[in-house]
Amino acid sequence: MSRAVLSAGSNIGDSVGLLRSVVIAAGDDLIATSDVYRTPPWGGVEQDDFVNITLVVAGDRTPREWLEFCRERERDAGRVRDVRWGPRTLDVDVISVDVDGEPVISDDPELTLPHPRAAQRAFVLVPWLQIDPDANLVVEGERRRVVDLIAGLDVAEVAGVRRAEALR
Ligand code: PH2
Ligand code: MG
Ligand code: MG
Repeated sequence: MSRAVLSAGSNIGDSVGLLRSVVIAAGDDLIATSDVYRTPPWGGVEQDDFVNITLVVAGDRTPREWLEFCRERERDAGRVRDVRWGPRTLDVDVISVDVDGEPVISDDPELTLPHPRAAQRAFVLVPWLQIDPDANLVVEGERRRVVDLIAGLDVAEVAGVRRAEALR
């Protein structure tokens, strides 16, 4: 049994519908999903704002199988490989995975765990905190509270992540 935190984002097409498709595909594995947040683009590429959600899922899957779940969702959304950090119909990333309650640490380039940039991304952390006030993330080998990571981010960046609507 494993528990995974996934982050989904979109800024092309029916973005909210695409986020909803991820939640629906999670089916019985879904533990919680955040509201939809409207977020300024992170990473320096000029593009439209994104919508983002963070999900917590649990099931009988390995970390690789969670990655495969994410890739299937991207394929279903017609995702093409594109500009790094550029516009996309749907991006679904594995942020962290716990197996038997312990965080998986991996430097596999295909699936680095925890996600190496999650701690810097308000668009991942703020929706995550909404659904799990006790959320933790291992950063540089240390278990950190997500609430503290958010407190350490740029105030304007955190304020830019705005709750837009509930997913239903
Ligand atoms: N995804 C990216 C690059 N930048 N910015 C926001 N706000 N939301 C995203 O999901 C996002 C991004 C590439 O993975
Ligand atoms: Mg991404
Ligand atoms: Mg991705």
